[in-house]
Amino acid sequence: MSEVHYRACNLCEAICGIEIKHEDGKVLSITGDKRDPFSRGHICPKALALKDIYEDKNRLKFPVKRIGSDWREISWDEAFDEIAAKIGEIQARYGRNAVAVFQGNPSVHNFGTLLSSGDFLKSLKTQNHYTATSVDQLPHHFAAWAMFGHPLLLPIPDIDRTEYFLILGANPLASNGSLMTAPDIINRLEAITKRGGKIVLIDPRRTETTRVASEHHFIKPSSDVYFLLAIIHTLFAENLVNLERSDDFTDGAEILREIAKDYAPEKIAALTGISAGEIKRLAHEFGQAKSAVCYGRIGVSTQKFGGLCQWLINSINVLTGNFDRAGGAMFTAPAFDVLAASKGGNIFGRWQSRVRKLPEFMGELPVAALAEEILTDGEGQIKALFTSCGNPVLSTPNGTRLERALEKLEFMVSIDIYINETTSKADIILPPATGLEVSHYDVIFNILAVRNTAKYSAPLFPKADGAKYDWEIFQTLAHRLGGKDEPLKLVPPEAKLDFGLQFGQSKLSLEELQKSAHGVDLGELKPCLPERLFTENKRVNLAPEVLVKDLARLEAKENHADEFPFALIGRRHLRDCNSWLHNSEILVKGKNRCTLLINKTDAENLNLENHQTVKVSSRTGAVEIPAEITENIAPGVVSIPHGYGHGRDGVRLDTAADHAGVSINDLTDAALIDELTGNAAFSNVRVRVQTI
Ligand SMILES: Nc1nc2c(c(=O)[nH]1)N[C@H]1C(S)=C(S)[C@@H](COP(=O)(O)OP(=O)(O)OC[C@H]3O[C@@H](n4cnc5c(=O)[nH]c(N)nc54)[C@H](O)[C@@H]3O)O[C@H]1N2
Ligand SMILES: Nc1nc2c(c(=O)[nH]1)N[C@H]1C(S)=C(S)[C@@H](COP(=O)(O)OP(=O)(O)OC[C@H]3O[C@@H](n4cnc5c(=O)[nH]c(N)nc54)[C@H](O)[C@@H]3O)O[C@H]1N2
Ligand code: SF4
Ligand SMILES: [Mo]
Repeated sequence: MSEVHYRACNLCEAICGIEIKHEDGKVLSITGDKRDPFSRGHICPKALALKDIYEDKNRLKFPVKRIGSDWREISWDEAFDEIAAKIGEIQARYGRNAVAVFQGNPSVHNFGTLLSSGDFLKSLKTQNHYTATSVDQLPHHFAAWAMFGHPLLLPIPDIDRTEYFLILGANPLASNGSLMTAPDIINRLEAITKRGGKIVLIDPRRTETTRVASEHHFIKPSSDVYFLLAIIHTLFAENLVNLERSDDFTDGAEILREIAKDYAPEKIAALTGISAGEIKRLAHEFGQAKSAVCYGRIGVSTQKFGGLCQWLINSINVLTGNFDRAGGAMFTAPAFDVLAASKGGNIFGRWQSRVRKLPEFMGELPVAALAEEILTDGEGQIKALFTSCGNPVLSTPNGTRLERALEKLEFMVSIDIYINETTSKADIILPPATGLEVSHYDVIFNILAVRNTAKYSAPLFPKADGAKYDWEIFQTLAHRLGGKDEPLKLVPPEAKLDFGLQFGQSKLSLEELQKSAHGVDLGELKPCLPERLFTENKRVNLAPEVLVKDLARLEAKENHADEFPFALIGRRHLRDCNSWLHNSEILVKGKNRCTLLINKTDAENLNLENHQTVKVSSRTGAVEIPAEITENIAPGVVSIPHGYGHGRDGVRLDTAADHAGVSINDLTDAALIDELTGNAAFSNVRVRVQTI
């Protein structure tokens, strides 16, 4: 007899409810859960990969140790003993900071990892902590901290009620939304235009999302900061500022007015490629809409001026009265509120990276500095590394250099389920149970959702005999590395969750959630300012000094050597998931997606045929990749998706190897960062395209 199991898909930020039919330990089907109040039955093709991950022959279930290029299965005890001994020895010899940690993207999609890895980090007492945040959304956290007092107090676009949605550098039809958990994004976006509203896209590529947008404008990569300043200029110059909602608790509007004076649309139009008339029209439409929200994602945070962009985006929402009100940028009231348990405070620049002196933020150093910290000899050099849930060889700038650096380490441990481009360099891999074998609660994405909801998913299948959950691995490591005398007492993440839920604003309990298989709807986002602010004076700061000062960098003129005439940007596809679902046949089949998008005119100038293999080179490296000629990318811009490049030695991903592609991060440059926040600047890497 087949049975039905309901859970949340944890593969991306959309947290869709899924319905799984299963029988005798086998998945029969995965479909959308129509009774999930948030996702309403929507799923994307990636949900089917949950079955593939569960069944994948390449997935590790027990610890393995590398012997040369071979791997031997070892017991958990042997693995933990060796790790404790080696890490202890390295820290005794070279100091605490000789051991580094990198935590990648799925960390925030796994609640066992989220709620247990903190103690593991504490046990190491290292300042060398790196995460995917600094190749992603660090500028969002930085702006939130500087303006609202807490790095996690991120404003969420209230897309279900807005009348005007201005999107910069995001492609939600491919990504399913980010820092905006909004399952069924396509219908939510279509609803905006159906109710007479407007969606405006600003992107160097005419993306999939253009299909549901009212208009699209090409922008020159990394010039968004000028566009945003010109919008603010127009808002002030043409009396479109309306601080009614937040005047009582907002400082700094006058400083912004002064700053924006220098950025008249006429002055900056050529820098951005958007005409002064269009910028003014957009500012007017935005300022006059019944409600409006400006939102910028990866395209504007992984660039040279990421911090400035996120600050100015928040400011536009505040200045037009679209802050903390329906249809604008709002804050969630999560049932499990990690913000309540923490403080903003001084979390910037308490220490610096050793080589480039990049400042820490939120206890992390920018991952763009990781390779040099391993490769540069001297006191404080990194000698050992833990990676968890990450594949930095493919996901961080100049992956080739990092790959070389990993080979220099004295010891490396990866907590991961695959032998991939990064973990293949480890000495020991500790694989946790995952996917359908684990329980789940979205600790992070409920903070970022366009509606307040809560859902607990029980495991569907038991883990393999003798396998371990991620929280068991982290708690054991913390115990062993922390050198505690008392016996190890493993505590499932459910205990913390239940505690947090009961003390949260909704006063829920785990037991109640367990009774609601489809999830609990806690309603639309509600105004909550100034109470929710974390600034000491409970006021929004529209002109934080640290951001205002960073404007000085705008003065510098860019000199693009003719040698590298193209601006490289990235992209995502619906059936990719960063670097790791390419081992699922169902997701990789079909035509090769790892191509170089190039504008038709540029292709003609280079005498290129469609699908012809070209050589793309940058200051740091070169790749060979088929060209895909299109009019949907701005002239002078080319695009490669990230997460590919599986053809490297030592990788054990059978399906992925057949669809290897190349890594865009063999071209990107660890020297290119947002100098304020330390976030990698992936957008606008200068490259040359040649026929071969
Ligand atoms: N050029 C360029 N580079 C980019 C980006 C870009 O747009 N352009 N995007 C950046 C962004 S936004 C991100 S978030 C990063 C993502 O890059 P990373 O943070 O490095 O993460 P992934 O590539 O998703 O790799 C996920 C790893 O987690 C493992 N994994 C999956 N499930 C589990 C689990 O349950 N437990 C454990 N322990 N491991 C698991 C997978 O096997 C895989 O090794 O890439 C960044 N890199
Ligand atoms: N299918 C799928 N979904 C995913 C992921 C995935 O790999 N695959 N990854 C997940 C992760 S980790 C994240 S962080 C999110 C990211 O979610 P999104 O931010 O929506 O990600 P992208 O699709 O990369 O969209 C970024 C857009 O920025 C544009 N862009 C590049 N440079 C510039 C610029 O200088 N200015 C402007 N205005 N635009 C620019 C690009 O053309 C692209 O369309 O997606 C998540 N969802
Ligand atoms: S949109 Fe995201 S959460 Fe929803 S099914 Fe696809 S991968 Fe899973
Ligand atoms: Mo990300």
